[in-house]
Amino acid sequence: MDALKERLAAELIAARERSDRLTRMEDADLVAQVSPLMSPLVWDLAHIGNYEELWLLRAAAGIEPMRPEIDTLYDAFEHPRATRPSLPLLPPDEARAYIATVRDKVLDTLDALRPENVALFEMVIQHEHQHDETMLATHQLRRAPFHLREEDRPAGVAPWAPETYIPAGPFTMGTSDDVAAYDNERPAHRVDVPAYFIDTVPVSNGDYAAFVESGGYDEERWWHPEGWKWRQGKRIEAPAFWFKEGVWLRRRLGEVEPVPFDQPVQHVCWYEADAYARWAGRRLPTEAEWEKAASWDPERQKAHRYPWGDVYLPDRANLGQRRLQPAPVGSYAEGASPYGVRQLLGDVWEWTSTSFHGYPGFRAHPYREYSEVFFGPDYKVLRGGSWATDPTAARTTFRNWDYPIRRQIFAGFRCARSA
Ligand code: AVJ
Ligand code: FE
Repeated sequence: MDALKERLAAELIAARERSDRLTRMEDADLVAQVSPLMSPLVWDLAHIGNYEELWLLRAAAGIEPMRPEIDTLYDAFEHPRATRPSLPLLPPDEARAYIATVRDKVLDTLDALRPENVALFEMVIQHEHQHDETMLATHQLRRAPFHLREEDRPAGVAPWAPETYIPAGPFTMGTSDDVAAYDNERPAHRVDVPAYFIDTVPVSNGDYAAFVESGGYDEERWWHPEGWKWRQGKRIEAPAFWFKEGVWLRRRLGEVEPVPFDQPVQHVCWYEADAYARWAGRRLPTEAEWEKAASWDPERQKAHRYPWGDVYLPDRANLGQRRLQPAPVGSYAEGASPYGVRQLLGDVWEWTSTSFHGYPGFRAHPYREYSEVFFGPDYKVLRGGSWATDPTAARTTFRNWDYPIRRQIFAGFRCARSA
């Protein structure tokens, strides 16, 4: 139990260091709204603390609300992102003081941690990192440079076969015994998957540029009808943040650089991924195909938490904001799954063809608004996490979802085909 408490405390502290780093800027920039798609950063900051108060002080420890009058301001359902700048939000100094007080009290309660509350701690740690990734997407939308340290270089690229064959057969999807798993990852269940091929690595910027250059954005036949409407209405011609001045350039965290053709494409929406796949004579993988390729060990007939095994190893994937961009395709050969598929975790979130639904036997826990209210045809599932995803929120069962038009997130894709 003591080692567990120490790990939870260390993870809470690490998440807060990350949040602090992402909000170390002028007050005016913290309260400004960069895009109606995103909250002012000061909203994310106070929301992180309010969520922590709700679950770790009130629900887990039975402590009275500190500032009940602010709860409604930070309730994501009462106030959609576009409306948040007009709310009477806590100013930056007050927001920082509030979340620091919550945190001090939470660390005090850790002494008397009860086993049934461990899952709430895991949830709150992941929640802070998920908002940190969202804050990075806000920084990416800003035009001003935001300087973070790039700590890591991938070890290098080893040759790969373009696609991997996965024979027909059942596998175990989801989990029933991972304490950190959200409700939408539960319960574990058998899924029989017909034989398929899946790309060994994600689609690269170079691959995607070939689609753009061949006029892919002007040919309706590659596009889903809704995707074609979106492309026409917004006059989209390339991934977000790309522009052409003789060569393809991109804006990344406020700086302009040539598009690195060897990296996975990112900032494409589901419709763009879907159109590319059709142009390439392929399709997006289903969510089950993605997870089977990532987790299933056919020899041992069991699923692993990471493609490479059950223990997190930092040199096997580009996670945790150590690099500020994807690593070249073909990196992290050691991080491949038993089927030999690479870069399943980290680098870019990967769009799947599947809409977001609960697994058979789904039970909302601990609250309906995390997952259940999003089930239905409107959201597409993304898997694997990006370079901006913390390892505490990355595993082979983790599910993310968004609208098929969204591309400010760090999302790319890989293709598949039926055998
Ligand atoms: C799982 C990324 C879609 O940011 O809307 C944060 C995560 N839920 N606070 C989101 C979440 C509540 C969620 N996504
Ligand atoms: Fe949240």
